[in-house]
Amino acid sequence: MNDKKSRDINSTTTNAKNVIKTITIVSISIIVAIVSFSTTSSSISSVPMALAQQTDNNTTTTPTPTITLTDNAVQVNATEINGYKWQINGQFNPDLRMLANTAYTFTVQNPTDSTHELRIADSQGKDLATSGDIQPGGSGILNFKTNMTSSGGGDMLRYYCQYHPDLMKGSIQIVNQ
Ligand SMILES: [Cu+2]
Repeated sequence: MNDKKSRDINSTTTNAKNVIKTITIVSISIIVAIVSFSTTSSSISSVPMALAQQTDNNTTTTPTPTITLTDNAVQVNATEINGYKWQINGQFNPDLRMLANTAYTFTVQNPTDSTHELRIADSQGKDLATSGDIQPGGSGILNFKTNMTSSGGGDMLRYYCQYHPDLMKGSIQIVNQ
């Protein structure tokens, strides 16, 4: 009788030990699961960031060129390479810096099969100068004299094509000599 009771106590103790052991193992498993999940989710969230950075890099590899027109004579071509673009002194749709108080002559060649017209407008959209229609295979002249003062950063002029204003265009900043 005593022997059985003692065995019962022993077996109860063993059962209790097993329960504690099981709880410990389950707890450790949960902790391991949480840690590995958070590690996985942080490495997942870093993937889109890397992709976004790469996309940024891709867009910044083809920035709009900026050229300063130091010569009064400017050579302009209408081009058709993946859509119509102005080519000015060798650059496609460049942003221009023009010297204040300077008279420029833009000579425009049109080797494409469409009519183009080079225009310069102020920041309110008011046209300041135009080449007139330039037929396929033809050429034209746009004369434009800049103001005395620089336009600074905010008040930009722009150039564009009357027929393709969304494709053939760029900004113009007037700078002091
Ligand atoms: Cu055009």
